[in-house]
Amino acid sequence: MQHVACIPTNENQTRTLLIVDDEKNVLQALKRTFRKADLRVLTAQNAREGMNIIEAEDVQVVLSDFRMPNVSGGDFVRDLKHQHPDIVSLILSGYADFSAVTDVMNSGSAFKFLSKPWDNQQLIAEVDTAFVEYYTRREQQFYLNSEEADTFGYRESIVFERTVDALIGNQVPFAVSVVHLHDLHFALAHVSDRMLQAYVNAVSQAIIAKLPAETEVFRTEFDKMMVVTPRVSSENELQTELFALHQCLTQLSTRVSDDIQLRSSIAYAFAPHDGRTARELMLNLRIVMNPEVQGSQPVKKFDPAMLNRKRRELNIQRAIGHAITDNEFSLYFQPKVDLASGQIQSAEVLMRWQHKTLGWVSPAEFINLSELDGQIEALGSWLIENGVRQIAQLVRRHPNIETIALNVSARQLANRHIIDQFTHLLDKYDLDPSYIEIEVTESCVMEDMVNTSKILWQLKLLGMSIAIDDFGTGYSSFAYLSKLPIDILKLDKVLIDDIHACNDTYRLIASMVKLCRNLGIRIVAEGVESESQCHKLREMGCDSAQGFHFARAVRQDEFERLLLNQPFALPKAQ
Ligand code: G
Ligand code: G
Ligand code: MN
Repeated sequence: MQHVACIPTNENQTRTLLIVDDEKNVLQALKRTFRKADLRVLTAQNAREGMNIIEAEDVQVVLSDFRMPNVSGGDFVRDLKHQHPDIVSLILSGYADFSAVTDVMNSGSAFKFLSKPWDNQQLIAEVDTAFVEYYTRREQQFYLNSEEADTFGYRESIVFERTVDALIGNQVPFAVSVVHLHDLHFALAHVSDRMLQAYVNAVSQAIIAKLPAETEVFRTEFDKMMVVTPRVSSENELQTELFALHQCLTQLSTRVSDDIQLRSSIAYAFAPHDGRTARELMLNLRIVMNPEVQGSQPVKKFDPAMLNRKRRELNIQRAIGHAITDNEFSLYFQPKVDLASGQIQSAEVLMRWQHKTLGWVSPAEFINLSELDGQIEALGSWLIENGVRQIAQLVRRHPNIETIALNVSARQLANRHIIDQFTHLLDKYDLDPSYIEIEVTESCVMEDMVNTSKILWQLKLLGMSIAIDDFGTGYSSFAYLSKLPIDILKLDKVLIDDIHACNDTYRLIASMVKLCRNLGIRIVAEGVESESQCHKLREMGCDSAQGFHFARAVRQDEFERLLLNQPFALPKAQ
C-alpha cells in the first residue's frame, strides 16, 4: 500500500509535553517528576499561556489542572479538542472535582482523568500512554482522509450521520438512542481485550434483538453506541423495549466478570422533533447523558426543557465572570433574633444578583454552577473580601451585634487558601475575628469529612465561630457534632415547617435543643414564618430564630435601620 509510508511516525519527533497548572509549586513538582523521562517539558500557568505555547510549539500531550482561575481546565481542553483535535489532553485534578470532570470526560475532550496527589511512576506511565494515543490518532486521521476510511469510530460516526440525515429527509419521525457503556474504559484494565470485544458484540446483538426491525447500531465511540430505529409504533412501546434492553445489558455484564458490574444507561430522542440533524441529536442526547440529568435512571428521554436549562446554565456561567468585575453582586443581611430578648443577635449575609437579561438569579443556582466550572474561586474571593469589608463597617457602627454569618461552600473549604484569605482580610479591615460566623452546610461537611474538619478547625483557631447550616436535611448524624468545632446548629426550615403538624418533629427538635445545650452548641431556627412557631421554639429553649416572620434579607442600610429600631416584639408567654 503506497500511502503507508506517509503515516506520521514518532521516530524523529521530540516528544513534547505541556503542563498547565496555576500553582507554581505544583508545576515545579510535576516538572521534577518528568526529569528522567525522555521528554521535552513546557509549562504554563493558565489556559491562555498554554494556548500560546501550543500555537508556537509542536506539542503532542497536554497535562492540565482542572480548577484554574478565568478559564478552567475543562474549557481549556474543550477548546484544544476543537482547535487541535490530535493533541491528547490529560486532566490532573483533586478528588472533589469528580462530578465536574465527568462532564469533560463525557464530552470526549479529555483522554483521561488523573487524580491529585499523583504517584510519579503511574503518572509517567499515563503520559506515555497519552503519547501512544497521539500517534494512534494521527494514524487514524490519516486513514480517515485516505480511501479506506474504515477505522473504528470515525467511520462509524460518518455512516451514522449519513443514515440519520437521510431519514430526516424522508419526513417520517424516527427514534435515535444512545447506549452508554459507562465502565468500559475501567474494564479495559481488568479483563482481556477479547472478553471486552465479546461483550460489546453481545450488546450490539441485544440491541438488534430487543428493538424493532430495521434498527441499526453504530459504535461511534469506544463506550457509546448510537442506535437508529426508523419504525416506532408508539413511544410507550419503545420505552418498554428500551427498559427490557437495559435489563438485558445488565445481565450481559455479569458474564464479563464476577467482580465488576458494568453499568449502562440509555437516552433516547425523536427526530426531527428533538433535533434536525444527526449532530444536533447527538449533542442533545449528550445533555441527557450528563450525570446530573440522567442520575441513576436507566432509560431517559430527551426533553427540550433540558436544552433551555442547559442554555440558561451556560448563560449564567458566562455572565458570572463579568458580574464579578462589574460588581453586579450585592450582599443582603437577614437578622437572627434572640428569642429571649427580641434583640438582633446576628445576621446572615446572603448574596443577591440581578442580571440585565437573566433577571434575579438565585445564589443557590449560580453558586452551584460556579463550583462546577471553577469560578467559585473568584466568586468566593469576591464574597469574602466584600463580606469582611462590610462586616467591619457594620460592627464599627453597631458594636452590640454579636456576629455576622458568611456562607462558605464545599469547594471553598477544599484547601487552606481560605485561611490565608481571612487572615489577610481581618488584618486589612482591622476586624476582630470573633464577629465572624462561618456557615457550612451539613452535606458539605459530610462530602469530605477529614479535610473539611481540618479547615474548620483552622478557621476556629483564627477566632471565628462555626455554624452548621440546613441541619436536618442531610445525614443528620449526631456522631460528628462532638468531633467538629461547632458553635451553632441551624435547624432547617423543613423541620420548623413541621413543628405544629407533627408531634414527633416537635419532640425531635426539643431533644436536639437539649442535646445541643449539653454540648454547648447554640441553636438557631431557620425559616420561621409565624408567631406561633416562634412561641413553640421559645418554649423549647431554642436560642434564636431567623425567617420572614422577623425580616427578609435586606440591604445594609435597611438592616442598620432594623438595628436602630429593635427589639422585635416576641409572643407573650402563654
Ligand atoms: O435566599 P436565598 O436564595 O438567598 O439563598 C439560597 C441559597 O444560596 C441558600 O442555601 C444560601 O445559603 C446560599 N447562599 C446565599 N449567599 C451565599 C454565599 O454568599 N455563599 C454561599 N456559599 N452560599 C450562599
Ligand atoms: O443558607 P440557607 O440555605 O439557610 O439560606 C437561607 C435561605 O432561606 C435563603 O434562600 C433565604 O432567602 C431563605 N429564607 C430565609 N428565611 C425564610 C423564611 O422564613 N421562609 C422561606 N420560605 N425562606 C426563607
Ligand atoms: Mn445559610
